Amino acid sequence: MTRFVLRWIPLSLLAVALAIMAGGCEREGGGTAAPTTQGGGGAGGGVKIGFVVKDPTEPWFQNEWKFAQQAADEQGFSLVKIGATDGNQAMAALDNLAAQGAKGLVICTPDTKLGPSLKAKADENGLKLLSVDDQFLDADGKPMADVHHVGISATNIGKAVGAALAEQMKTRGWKPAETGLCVVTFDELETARHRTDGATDALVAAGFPKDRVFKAPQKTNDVPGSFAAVDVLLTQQQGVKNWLVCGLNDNAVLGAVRAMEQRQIKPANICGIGINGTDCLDEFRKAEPTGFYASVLLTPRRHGYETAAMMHKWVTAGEEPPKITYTDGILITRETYEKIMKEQGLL
Ligand code: FCA
Repeated sequence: MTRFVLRWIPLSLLAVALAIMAGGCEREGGGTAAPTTQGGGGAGGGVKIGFVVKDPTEPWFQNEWKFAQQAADEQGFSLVKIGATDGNQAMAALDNLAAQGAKGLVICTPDTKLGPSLKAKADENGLKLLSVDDQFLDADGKPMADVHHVGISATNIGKAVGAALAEQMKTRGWKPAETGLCVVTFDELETARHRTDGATDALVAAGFPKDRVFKAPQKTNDVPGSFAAVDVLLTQQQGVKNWLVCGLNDNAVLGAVRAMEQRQIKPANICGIGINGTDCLDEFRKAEPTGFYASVLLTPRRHGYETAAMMHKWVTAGEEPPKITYTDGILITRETYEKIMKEQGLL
């Protein structure tokens, strides 16, 4: 399910190369002020492209980097990988890339509201820009249609999660009055909101009672952030026997499952379905099933290899990528993940 909307908006042609650093540099950024840079890897060659991610510790982003590096190795460009966990680091990453003479970057920004500033900085420095995963927002909070983007089809993927949860509820014979839906939300991020709303809507459309939907808002988009949010919810809703769980990604659902385990809720009474399919493998490999039942496996190769390759073509051949590309996913469980991931070239 890929949709392309093409529109041509020329970027500034002004290339400001302040300093050209040859070859690769391997540098770990310390503290919060300096972004983590792993760079210039691969076969190298003249063209340098940046790949900035908001959380270099999350397996999803490590996979994006791995696939982007494959594109760099195969196509002979240098890839500069930068981890930027806050807005200052993201802005500094663009300065860093410009100073290294990079020609373009792919970015999953830690703060989508920074969109206009990041776009202005990229334009000033003659850097072509492609956002991945999290779409930039303009000053009115609307997606920035003038920045090329590759993202998941978030509402549909959320709906697939909701439909699978509804099916599991039926298979397990869980009664609505004894069941709660724990929705780990992160509403400040649009793709997250679309995913959790999609899951909730699909369950409600399948007959799940609206008053059994309980939101647990994450303050931070990671396992501890979800654990803390769900712990509060569990204190408030002690009467729920069976929990269905959804969230923006695997980490959100993993945090919820860990919080439930801590309260002695048994795996058989939990059915969590994540999104990413990359951050849940340790969970599937555990000897005994946990409450983390399934995940929607996204396409890290498309988000890493294809985005880097698109950028390379754009800067070397002037071939503009589609303005927007949506990718989809496949449901995996501990029974099916090995086969499906092998088929997808991920294992
Ligand atoms: C967001 C999430 C990631 C991943 C990506 C496709 O950036 O934070 O975990 O799901 O979208």
